Amino acid sequence: MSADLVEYTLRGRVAVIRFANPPVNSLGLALRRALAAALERMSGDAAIDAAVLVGANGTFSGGADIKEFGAPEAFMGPSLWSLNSMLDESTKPVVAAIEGVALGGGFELALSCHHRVALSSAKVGLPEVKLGLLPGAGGTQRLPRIIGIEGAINVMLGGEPAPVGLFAKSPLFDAIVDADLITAACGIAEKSAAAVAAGQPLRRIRDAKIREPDLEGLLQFARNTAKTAFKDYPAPLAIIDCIQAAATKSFEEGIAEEQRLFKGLFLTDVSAALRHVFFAERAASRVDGLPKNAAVRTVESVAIIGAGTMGTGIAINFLNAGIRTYLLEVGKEALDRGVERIRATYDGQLKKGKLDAGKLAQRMALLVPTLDYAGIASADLVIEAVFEDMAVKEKVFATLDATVKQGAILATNTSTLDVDRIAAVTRRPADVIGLHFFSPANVMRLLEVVRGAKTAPDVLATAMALAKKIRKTAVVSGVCDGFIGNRMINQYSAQALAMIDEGASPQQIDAAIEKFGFAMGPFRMSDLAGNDIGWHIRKRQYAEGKISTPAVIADALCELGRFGQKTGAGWYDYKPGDRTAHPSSVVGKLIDEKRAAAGRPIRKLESREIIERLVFALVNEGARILEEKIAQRASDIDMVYLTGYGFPIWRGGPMRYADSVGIYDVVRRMRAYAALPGADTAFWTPAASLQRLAATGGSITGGAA
Ligand code: 3H9
Repeated sequence: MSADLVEYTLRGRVAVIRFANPPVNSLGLALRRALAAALERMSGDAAIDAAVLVGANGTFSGGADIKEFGAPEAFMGPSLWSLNSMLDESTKPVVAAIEGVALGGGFELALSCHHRVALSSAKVGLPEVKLGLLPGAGGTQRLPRIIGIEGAINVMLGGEPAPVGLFAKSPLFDAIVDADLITAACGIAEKSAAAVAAGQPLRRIRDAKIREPDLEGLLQFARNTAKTAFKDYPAPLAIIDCIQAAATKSFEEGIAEEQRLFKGLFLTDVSAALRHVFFAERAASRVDGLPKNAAVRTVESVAIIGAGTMGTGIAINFLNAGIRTYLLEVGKEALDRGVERIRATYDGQLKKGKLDAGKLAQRMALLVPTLDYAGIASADLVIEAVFEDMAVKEKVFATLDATVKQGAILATNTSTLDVDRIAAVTRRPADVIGLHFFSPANVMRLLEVVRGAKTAPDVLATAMALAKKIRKTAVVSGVCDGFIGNRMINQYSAQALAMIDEGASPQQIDAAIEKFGFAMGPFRMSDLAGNDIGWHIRKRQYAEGKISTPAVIADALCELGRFGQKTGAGWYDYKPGDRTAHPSSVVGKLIDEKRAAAGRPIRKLESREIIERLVFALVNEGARILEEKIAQRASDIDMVYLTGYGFPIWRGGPMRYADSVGIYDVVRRMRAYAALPGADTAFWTPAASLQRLAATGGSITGGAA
């Protein structure tokens, strides 16, 4: 038994087995070995009658060690099944004492114990579904036996940790206590040992019978919900199958079914992608060159420059986090409109029951509208959200430099412009950073944190910490045109437009990529965001010589004033008050005219080509972004696309998707597109890193399994 993993102490005739594997006591092979040894010692220890299992580090367990998945250790004995069987076979009672969280395999371990006691602040759950898995260590068989079918379906399909109080009416916990967890657990252990000594059998969840009068109805309802709500995910239906087995078969048969389905899910690409996302999410918060506990600046107030859609959306994030927020505009009318927009958003939430009147009042009280830069001089952080134009931004930053207190962080919300140039108009470029929010800024999870050449480490660390506080997924980007997300989307959009030139229709392209899993195709997306935004950026890029082939049809569309939903017409037609996109005869005619004028032959494009050209355009630019160290790691690029651009989560992001296709084949297909008549061969030249990986058989995300 490894002493540092498991501590075995005696409290009278009860062994307290405290297990540790920081930070969350995940049940990796070494810990499983140590726990098995402790259970064996307990069983052969004549000096004790019972045991208490408790996690160190203030928590029970975060479950199986996900880092081990994909390595042989994951299934090496003793497995979680072995531990649970040892508990089943034990003749001495074992009590799980739960604080912090008991999740996944950790909760399943607790369910195999004979008794459970929890601190009232603890949470339990079976989040395997979020990893594309099912609870594979007996959870699908034991949980329905102790909390019933309906409750078990909710826990397993929801995957969210639930406060233990939620189960107070079920026999799941023997006791829920506010303090003295170990004392309570030892008390239960002693009582149980006395009952055993008096000849009573040990209580095991596996022996309980499920009584559910409407089993068929409940399962049918759950299956229908799973088919619509989790259409691309195989785990939910497999979970329901296991629950059905729990209710209709013996415990052993149910366990066999659970293991069979678990192993099948484990091998799916969806699960591998979701496991990649789990680690990608956490990796994104790590900044190269910054220690985990880097110094941060205090941010007690934030000022937003610009009360338009973006500025007000950004403000709402800080108001929600309880931070005093100044909103600055140059004109009173625009300022009033901005305040009104914020109030209307909160009113909407109030009506939907997502916010109560007290909270609404609290949040609005934190909002300080102002027309004067002197009014924001004391702000700790200023975020500029004005028109996307370098001259306008430079003017704002010069004013901020002259008026805002020293030590404040000065941030720009630019989506494409050079943050270093903006910083250079100030005398404090080390305090300048990009904070690129995505529209609607109060809803979208992504925040690109743009690290300028001179951005100070504590400014960067503060931005990352603040992102967490306002519940954003922050991804660090270096400075380049469009940063990570928009630089890549430009290539994707360029392909979408090229395919229109070649013969596809906007609706065909949208339908193909939406079937692939994108929330919205490029043309519906552009109509939603406003076609004029891309037009404005293109015009600047034409002037800077960054685009060699003009987007003739897209430009002509904007010249007609078809900016998208906001003008009732874009790539599609819209009826007033309705966001449904209807194919447009005007656009069809425009496309025909421009194609005829270009004199290019038209051909039919298959869905496969549409999908590959769109996605591989992202991959190629992503690889270049990595080579230039604009992104720190491939998984950061995936996080940008998952949280900001509607890339299907179950595919793990563009870079992970490229790995699942195989880089060799990605490169091969790029070369095939380069060979098409009239193709942009420079566009389809695979990035050097992709060529290298194709030759060596490597993976771009580092092979996270
Ligand atoms: C399972 O149990 C399968 C079984 O049914 C059957 C098996 C046969 N493993 O989230 P945080 C790391 S599947 C390995 O930032 P928090 C995490 O990567 C498992 N590592 O902290 C991070 O590392 P780093 C079912 C894990 O306080 C660090 O811990 N269980 C695991 O915000 C801190 O994580 C789950 O799906 C793990 N299981 O939240 C639970 N868990 O510092 C997944 C965490 O290097 N975990 N790490 O980046 C969670 O939900 C949260 O991490 C938790 C803590 C609530 C535990």
